[in-house]
Amino acid sequence: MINFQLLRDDFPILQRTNRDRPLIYLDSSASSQKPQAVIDAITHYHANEHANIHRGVYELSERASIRHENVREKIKSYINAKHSREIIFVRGTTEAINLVAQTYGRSHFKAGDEIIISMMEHHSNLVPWQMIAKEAGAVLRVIPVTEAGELDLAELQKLISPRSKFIAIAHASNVLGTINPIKEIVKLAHAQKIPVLVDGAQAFPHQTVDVQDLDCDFYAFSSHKAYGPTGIGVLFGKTQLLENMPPYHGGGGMIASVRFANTTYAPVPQKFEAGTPDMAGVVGFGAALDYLQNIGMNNIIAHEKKLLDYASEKLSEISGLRIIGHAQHKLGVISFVLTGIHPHDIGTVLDHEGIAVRAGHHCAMPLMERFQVPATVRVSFGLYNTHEEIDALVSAIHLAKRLFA
Ligand code: 7TS
Repeated sequence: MINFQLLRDDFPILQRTNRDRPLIYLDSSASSQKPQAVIDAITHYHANEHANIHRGVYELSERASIRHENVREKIKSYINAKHSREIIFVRGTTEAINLVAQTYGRSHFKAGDEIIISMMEHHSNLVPWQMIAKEAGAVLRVIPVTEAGELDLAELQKLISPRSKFIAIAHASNVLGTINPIKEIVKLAHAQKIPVLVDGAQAFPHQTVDVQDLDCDFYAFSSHKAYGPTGIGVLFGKTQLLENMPPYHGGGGMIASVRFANTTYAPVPQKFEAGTPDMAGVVGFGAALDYLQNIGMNNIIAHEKKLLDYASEKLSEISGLRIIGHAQHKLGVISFVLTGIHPHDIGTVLDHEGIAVRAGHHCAMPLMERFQVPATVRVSFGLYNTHEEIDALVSAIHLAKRLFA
């Protein structure tokens, strides 16, 4: 049995205050807090181990290179990729998706082609496709979302046609918490030879991810939402697709040979990793994955499910409060609106009670339009949250109601 209450001590920031109240951090979907083990790994790296990788002939650089590649190997195992060359280090989910849009997209999409996304996409999995579609004369098609906050798969089946060239879809919604049936979508897509990119920014920190089981062609995620540092993330891609894609950024590290007449490129993953990478970030991300593996994802899933169920029940008891998103399969993410009070005002009252939540459109403006709300309040859980914090949230919402009555 994991004592999640004790794990809180691993996170130094949870000891601090917000507006002179004990911090109640309910915004892990935006970015998670970091355990001491991650902070220590980064500090140790800078103090003892730093040198640029893949270049130096000296011991320090050799060791740094090995450590870097060991983390790649660790991530490969963590998501069950076939080969470590399928793991490309990027700055985060946003960069991973832009990479695929600007390389695969630019070299494949033509006028009249259709790219399928969904109505629940974060702008990071929407705008890059819109940009490349505009350039190519291709069109975005959008899978609708039901009132419950689930994807309408019957509509997806209608959308798929010989014009469909790509599907880009969130594994889980950052607003509704909905966990999408990726395996099913990939099966539908592959039956028509359509590649699928999965935006795993939200699912990766809170679910088991097995890219071979999902059979997706690309999977993107960020370290900072998974208890690791900012500035580092991963694009997984199937080898054959990656090998056939043109490079993204040009520069050092991504070449085989350079002449003014002609440059040839390094094999994957180096072809997509131009310039000095975020080595400290990679070390920190590796430490975060060790931390998660020590706790066990199944334990984390069970803990966060209890938090979700408890909070959903307690919040639904508040009169005038409407939860948006009642999907059958949900992460620990709850969006809501309260009759008569703007989400930003609720956020401000909660802030003064020490409670950090997100209020706004959550970079999903089309989804706000779908549910006809200008914004929502969003609470999202991490492995460090407790039932007592949910009780405090409920009390603070009652306070907001009294203040704005
Ligand atoms: N995709 C989804 C589903 C996300 O939730 C986010 C960030 C991204 C992509 C982009 O990730 P990044 O690491 O490249 O920034 N989501 C949020 C959020 O919900 N609140 O702040 C950031």
